[in-house]
Amino acid sequence: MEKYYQKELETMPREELKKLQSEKLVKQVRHAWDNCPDYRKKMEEAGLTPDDIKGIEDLHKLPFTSKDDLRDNYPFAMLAKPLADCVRIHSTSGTTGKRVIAYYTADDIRMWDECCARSLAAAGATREDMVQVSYGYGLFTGGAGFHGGSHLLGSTTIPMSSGNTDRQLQFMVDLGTTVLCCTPSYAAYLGETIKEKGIKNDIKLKAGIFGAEAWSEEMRRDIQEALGIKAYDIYGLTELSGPGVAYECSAQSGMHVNEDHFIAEIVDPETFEPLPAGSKGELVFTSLDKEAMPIIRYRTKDICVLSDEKCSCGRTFIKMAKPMGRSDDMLIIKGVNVFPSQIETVLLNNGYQANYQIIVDRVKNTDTFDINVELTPDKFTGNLGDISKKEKELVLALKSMLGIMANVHLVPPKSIARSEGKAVRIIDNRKI
Ligand code: DLL
Repeated sequence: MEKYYQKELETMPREELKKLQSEKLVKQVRHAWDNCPDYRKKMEEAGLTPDDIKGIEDLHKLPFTSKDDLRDNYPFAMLAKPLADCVRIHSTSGTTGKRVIAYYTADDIRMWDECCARSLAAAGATREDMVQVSYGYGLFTGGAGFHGGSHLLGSTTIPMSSGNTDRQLQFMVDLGTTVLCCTPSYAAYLGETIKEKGIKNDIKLKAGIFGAEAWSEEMRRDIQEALGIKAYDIYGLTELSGPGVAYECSAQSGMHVNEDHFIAEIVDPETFEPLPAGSKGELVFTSLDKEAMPIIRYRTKDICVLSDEKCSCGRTFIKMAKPMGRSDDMLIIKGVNVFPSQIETVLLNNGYQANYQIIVDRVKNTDTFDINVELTPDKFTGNLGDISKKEKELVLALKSMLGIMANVHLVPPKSIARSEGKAVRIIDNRKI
């Protein structure tokens, strides 16, 4: 039977939900205008005041917010509450330049924890479960989000954080962990190690909640098999709170957006025009309840599709598909758009695992495109002719998916460094 954490909200009739969103949007926009100079300036430039926003039908009038806006206002200018009212911060993993800092009041933390509790409940977790949180703890939101959600649900929380695989497995076996939360690449690695150690029968896991990076349906299949579980996806970003902006249910066919807290839109990445459900485009979110850092029409750069089809789980929240890549991690190689998730699909469909690295460079004004792919122990025969044949097969399979040729190098098992957090899939050495 389907489990919910807040059934009334999660299964609310859509008409009521839209009314609730409208009321909350009006207040959230007023809050941003009153307290964040940047939002006020952008609205004034667009000729708007909060009186122009009467409900969700006016959402499209509002200007977008980008990561650069948040960086430019580092460290305090996006704060809409006195610092004394904030109880915590988190921050995005460092790219170049300034980090984005997210601020939380106690109520913001409560809302976020509830979102994570909804995800855990949808994966079947109850107070009887032992939840091993193997996302990183610290500035990254993964550890803290699941930790809070598991507490609210009343499950027993093991705050493992990432890394130290031997210790992870020892706790998993000795305590009988039933729910695992970590990145999908780490889940796959744990699965590999369990197989190597021959301890699958000692593992009591029944479900796993994996997110924070792209993973394919084929990878889900492999993880489910290796760990003997049902694997659920979860989506989120620091700017909006962390994990739990959207979460998967028993149908495992997309993630329900927590629409009582966030409005999702899909826009054309070039014209920024809103697109109807079913269209592929950039995912944009507006927060409805955030106190410390309201977020208006935030461009995530995640390329995605929304679906308003009825779900068998009874939830009425719309669903987002697995993100198909980011408009900014999309590689353009020899003029062709390449998503790492496409490469992953080819590898998994051809019996390889998702242990690969894409290396892009530019030599004499021409892009080079190399993919190192780890052999699985059963494919690693050590016979050079055999390896070269397998490389050629992969080149052809990739060509038919991507439309361009890659130089494929099969490398020995375990030769690509494993990640305890998000896997490093792309090395782009081009200086463009
Ligand atoms: O990754 C929050 C999170 C933690 C989500 C744990 C799920 C589980 P950031 O570090 O700010 O936050 O990165 C946000 O990660 O814009 C997506 O590009 C990507 N991402 C997050 N979840 C998924 C997912 C956390 N399920 C960025 N599938 C987002 C694909 C995801 N990409």
